[in-house]
Amino acid sequence: MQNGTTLNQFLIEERRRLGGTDSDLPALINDIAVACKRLSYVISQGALVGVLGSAGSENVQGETQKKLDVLSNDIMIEAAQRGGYLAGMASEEMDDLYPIPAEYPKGKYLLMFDPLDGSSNIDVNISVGTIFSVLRCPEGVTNPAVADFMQPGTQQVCAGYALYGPSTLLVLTTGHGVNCFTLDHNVGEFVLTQPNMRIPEDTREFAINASNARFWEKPVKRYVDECVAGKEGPRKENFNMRWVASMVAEVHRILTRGGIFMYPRDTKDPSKAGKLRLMYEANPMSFIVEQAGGASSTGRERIQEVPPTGLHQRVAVILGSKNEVERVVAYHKEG
Ligand code: AHM
Ligand code: MG
Repeated sequence: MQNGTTLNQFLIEERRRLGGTDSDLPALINDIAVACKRLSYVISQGALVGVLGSAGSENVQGETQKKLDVLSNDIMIEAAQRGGYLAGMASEEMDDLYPIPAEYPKGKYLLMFDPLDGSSNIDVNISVGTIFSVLRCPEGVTNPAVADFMQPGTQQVCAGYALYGPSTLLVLTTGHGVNCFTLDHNVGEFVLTQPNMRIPEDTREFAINASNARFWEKPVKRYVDECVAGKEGPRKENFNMRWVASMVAEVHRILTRGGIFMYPRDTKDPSKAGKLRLMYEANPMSFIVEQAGGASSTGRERIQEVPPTGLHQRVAVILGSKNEVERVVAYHKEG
C-alpha cells in the first residue's frame, strides 16, 4: 500500500487482492466510518456544544446513560441504516434489536455495536471509543429476530473500533490482519497509518481494575500477585500496570506495544459472568486481537467460541499478548 491510502482505497484494494466480489461490506464499513467521523467531531467539541453530562435515563443494563451515549447511538443508527447493507442492528444502548425501518432496503449483514465505550471517562476528557461487530444475517432472513444475532464470535465477518483520543483512529479487521487508520481532519478521510498491526507475544505490562482484587478468583489473583512481586518474585522481572477504564484505549495500547487486559469473572456479583458484553465488546475485540497474533479467553474458553444466549450477555475477558494470556489460562486449569 502506498502512503496516504484512504480507508476506501484500502477496502477496494483489499477486495481486489482477495478476489472478493462483495461490495456491500466495504460500503457498510464506509458508513460506519462516517458515523465515527461525526462522533469524533462532537466529542472534540464537548462542553462547547453541551454534550457532556448525564442524559437522565438508564440503559437495559441499569447504567445511567450519558448524553453522548444516547447521541452516539443515534449517530450510528442514522449513518448505517440507509445503505441497504443491513437487516438489523443491536447496541449496548438499546434494550431490543433495531430492525431496519421499512422505507430502507434490507441487506445481508447484522451490525452490533457499543457506540461509546468507556463513557464514564467522557466528562473528564479521557479517551473513549466505538466498538462494532458485523455478522452475516442467516440466509433468507429479512426480518431478523434476536436468535439470528446469536452467532459465536468465530462467525464475525468484520470487527473494528474507533478511538477518540489525541488522534481519532479506526482499527479494522475483516479476517485478514489488522490495520489502523488515522483521521486526517483536513481532508475528512481515514488514512492508513499502521498497516498489519502485530501484538508482541511477550509483555511486561498488565491492565486490571485492582479495586476489585478482593473479589478475584484464585488464578487471576495468582497471576497479578506474581507480576507485582517483580524481579524478586517467580517471574523474575518487573511489570508495569495501566488502567484507563476505557477498553478501546487498553486494546489499542496492547496492539501497539503488547500487554494483557483483564476484566475477569469475580465474586462481586455471582449472577454476572463478567462486566463486559460478549456481542459488542468482547467478541469484536477478541477477533481483532487474535488477527494481530494475540490471544483471548474467558480464562476457561476462547471468547469467540462462547455460545451467545442474549444480546447483552456478559463475559469474562482476558486478552492480549499470547504467552501471558496462555499463562492465565493455564492458571485457571490448575485451579
Ligand atoms: P461501558 O461500555 O459502559 O463504558 O463499560 C465498559 C468499560 C470498559 O471500557 C472498561 O474496560 C470498563 O468498563 C471499566 O470498568 P471499571 O469502571 O469497572 O474499571
Ligand atoms: Mg462498552
